[in-house]
Amino acid sequence: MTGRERMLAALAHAPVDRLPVWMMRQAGRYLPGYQALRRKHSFMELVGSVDLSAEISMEPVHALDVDAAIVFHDILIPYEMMGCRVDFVDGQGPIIDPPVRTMQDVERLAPPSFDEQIVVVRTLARLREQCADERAVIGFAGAPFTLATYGIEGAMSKTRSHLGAMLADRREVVRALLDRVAPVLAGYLIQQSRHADLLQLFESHADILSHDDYADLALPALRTVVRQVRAACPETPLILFGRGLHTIFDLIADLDLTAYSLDADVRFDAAALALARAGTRPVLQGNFPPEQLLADPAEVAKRCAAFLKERAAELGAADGATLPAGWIVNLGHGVLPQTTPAAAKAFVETVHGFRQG
Ligand code: 1CP
Repeated sequence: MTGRERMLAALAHAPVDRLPVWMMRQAGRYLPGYQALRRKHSFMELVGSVDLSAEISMEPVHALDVDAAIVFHDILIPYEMMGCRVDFVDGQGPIIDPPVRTMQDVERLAPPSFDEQIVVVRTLARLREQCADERAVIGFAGAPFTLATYGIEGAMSKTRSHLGAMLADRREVVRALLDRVAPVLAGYLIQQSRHADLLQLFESHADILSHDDYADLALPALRTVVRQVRAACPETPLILFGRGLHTIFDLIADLDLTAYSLDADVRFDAAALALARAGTRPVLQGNFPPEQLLADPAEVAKRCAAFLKERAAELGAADGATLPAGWIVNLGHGVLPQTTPAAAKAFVETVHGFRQG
C-alpha cells in the first residue's frame, strides 16, 4: 500500500499493511530546512508563497517518510482574509490587530469570498501533484472557538483574561464572533477539499471552556462548520483534534466526523467505548506524548514500541489481523520545537515496523 492508501484505509476502518503515521506540526520549527528558510523570510512571506510552503510541507515527507503531507499554513490566516493584520513575531507568538472584543469589531470582520486562487488552495494543488498517489495530502483550519480565542486576545495570552471577561459579561459578542467565523471556516475548508485527501479541524483550546459552556457557545458553531463541509464534500474525511476532546465526546459524537485525534493521556478502549455509546464507530488518531520525542532516538523507539503495543491491545485486532483497523498514529499534540529530526524519524520507523502478536 502507499501512504495515501494506508491513510484512507484507516479512515474507512479498512485493513492496512502497516499503521499509517504523521505528526501534528510536522512541517516547520524543528526541521533544519525550515529554520534556514525562516532566517531569510518572515512567517507571512512563507505562507504567502506556494513554492516555499510546498517545500516546507514536503521536508518531513522526505526526511521522515511520514504517510501524509500537511499544507504549510496557519489557523490564524483567515483573520487576515477578514481584514485584520496578522503577524508572527519572534519570541512573542501571533498578533491579530485589531483584536475582536465588541459587536462593532465583529461586524468589521469582512467575510471573504474564497476561490481556487487563494494561496493555501494553490499550495494544496502543488502538494497533490508532488505526492501523487504516494502520500495523503492534508488541509486544515482552526475550529471556531479556538479561532475566536485568538481573535479576542489579539496576542498570545496564558491567562486569556479578555475571553474570561467576555464570557462573564459579553457572551453575545463571543457568540456573534463564533457565528461570523463558522461559515468562513467552512468555505475555507471546502476550497481546500478540491485538492486535499482529508481535512483536519484544530480545536486546540477546547479545554478552556466548561462542558456546559462548550455545549452552549462553541458547539453550535462547530456544528455549522461540520454540516457545511459535509454537505459540500461528503467524501472527504474530516478529523477533529482537540485538547480535552474526550471530555466532550457526548457533545460531538453525532457530528458526523470521520476521526477523533486524542490527547496523550487518553486510553483508546475508553475513548472507543464512550464514542460507541453515542452511536459512532470511531476512527482514532494519536496519541504518543510529544515530550517523549525529546529522548534520544533509541529510547524513543523503545517508548514508541511500548505505546503501540498498549494502544493496539486497547483497540483489539480483528481475528487473524496483525494490526488494528481505524487507527492513524500521531502525537497527542504538536511536535515540540526542541525535537530532533533523528528522534522523529525513530518514531515513524517504529510505527512502520510494528506488528501485533
Ligand atoms: O516563527 C515561526 O517560525 C512560526 C511558527 C509557526 C509555524 C511553523 C506558527 C505560528 N504556525 C506554524 C505553522 C502551522 N500552524 C501549521 C503547519 C504545518 C505544521 O507545523 O505541520 C499548523 C497545522 C498550524 C496550526 C496551528 N497554529 C495551531 C493548531 C495546532 C496546535 O498546535 O494546537 C495553533 C494553535 C496555531 C497558532 C499558532 N501559530 C503560530 C504559533 C506560535 C501558534 C501558537 C501560539 C499559542 O501557543 O497560542
